[in-house]
Amino acid sequence: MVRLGHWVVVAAWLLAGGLVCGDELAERVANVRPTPRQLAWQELEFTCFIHFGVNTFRGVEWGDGKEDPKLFNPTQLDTDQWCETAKAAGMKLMLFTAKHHDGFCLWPTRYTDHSVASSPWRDGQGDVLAELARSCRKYGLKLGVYLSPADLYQIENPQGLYGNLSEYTERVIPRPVASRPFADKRTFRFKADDYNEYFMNQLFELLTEYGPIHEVWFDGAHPKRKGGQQYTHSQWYALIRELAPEAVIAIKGPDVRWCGNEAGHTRPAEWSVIPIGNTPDKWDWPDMTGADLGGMEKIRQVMDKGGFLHWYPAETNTSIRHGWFWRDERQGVKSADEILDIWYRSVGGNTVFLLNVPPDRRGLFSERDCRVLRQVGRTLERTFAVNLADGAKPGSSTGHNIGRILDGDPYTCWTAGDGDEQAELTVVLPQSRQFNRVMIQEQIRDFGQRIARFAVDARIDGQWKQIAADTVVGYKRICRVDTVSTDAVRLRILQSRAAPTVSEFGLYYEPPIEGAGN
Ligand code: FUL
Repeated sequence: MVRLGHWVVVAAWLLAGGLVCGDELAERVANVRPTPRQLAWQELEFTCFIHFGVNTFRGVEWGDGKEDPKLFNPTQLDTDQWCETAKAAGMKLMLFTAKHHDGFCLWPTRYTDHSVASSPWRDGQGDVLAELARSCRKYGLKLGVYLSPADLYQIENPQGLYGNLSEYTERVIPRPVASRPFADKRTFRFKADDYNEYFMNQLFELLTEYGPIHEVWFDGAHPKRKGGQQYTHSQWYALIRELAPEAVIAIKGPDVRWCGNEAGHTRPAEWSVIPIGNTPDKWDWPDMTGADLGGMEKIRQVMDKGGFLHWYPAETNTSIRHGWFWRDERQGVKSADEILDIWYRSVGGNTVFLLNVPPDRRGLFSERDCRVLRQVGRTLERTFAVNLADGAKPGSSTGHNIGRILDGDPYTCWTAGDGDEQAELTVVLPQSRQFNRVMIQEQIRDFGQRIARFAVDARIDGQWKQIAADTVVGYKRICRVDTVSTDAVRLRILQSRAAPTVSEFGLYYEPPIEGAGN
């Protein structure tokens, strides 16, 4: 009887889907794919964070909400200079702190006077976000906004809305302001309290009055809390989906995951399919800082407890300066070498690199930061201008369409034969060539992330010699190798979650950084 009871339990568990055999689960994981907005964001690769506000003028990292708006007075603010420099560095999007934790708004919002409208800058007529949006259009960059949920001004001032214990009642977003009607006539009804209404009114302004927004960044930090204030996240997300359908919601949100540190560290294996504890609509997107977030063991543990598989790619964020805000010219600035090191680990390690460059009190990127960014951009440009594998003859031990790994199109790919989870791809060059970077991409759009482990060999004196070995590939993996001269390279895919794909393969030579050491 005891034995029978045991089998009844096992059978019930099987019926409930409890037993998914290893391969079957891996196959399911391998078939999770990015949404179009996540893919478009991933393809940006290198983006620019801009921390600017009253903190810049106080030389602090966090304000206290009691700042006099008159503090904000940049003397030469020039968003063209920001964009021109970011573009030269190879960045594709500008993510701006429209409101940091202190609550001061860098656009003339209708919903508080605690903004640039009360500052002497441009006689109170200025709008930093509008200027930045114009410059982004001019330089062909995308725009994103950081709107801090933490808001010290709304906590500290006597009329503040944060944690004021107001009732949750039906509110119309945006709340009409007779003197400043919206051109966008859409309205939304939500059951919200005063602070959530305020926050959504501001989201409405940011997402309808500055052109398309491609990233909305919700930070998780809180210098202070009050009144048990809760956030109606699902309403915020619904509003963003409606008003900015192309925007990824990052960090405290469903589309982009924080890498888990502010120093630019990356995991050796940065998986984009992550098991979360519940379905996305019921999940609250906590910070994920563990060493292994997406390995099969981890996935199995979370799935066994009723988890859900989610495409949740990482963003690596750090600052070019010591601190997020500009403080003074003694403040440490990372070298081009250091930035490139993070670039290779982040962009070349299946994440997006969000590098903060804080404008100074003039409202300009400082000369030191600009110099580093130009060196970075110039080095990347020179390195990736020519794929040294162009014109090579590719071959594979299995699968179809090997020519597609060299066609420059990231959406076409080689695919391994059914059931093959290992493969050897060879690239025979027309003549011996010298390189020190090897780039591999999977076709994640249609096939997801599959490769778990690979090695790269170069043919030296007729013998294969291993020059690199690493874990995952995903959107992009770049291996830095010692300079090698060879006429043939081999990629050995050693382990995959399902039949792998490779969409692009590249060999590049990175020259020394120009002007380094001066
Ligand atoms: C943190 C914030 O507290 C910092 O001030 C900064 O904005 C950083 C990007 O996120 O959590």
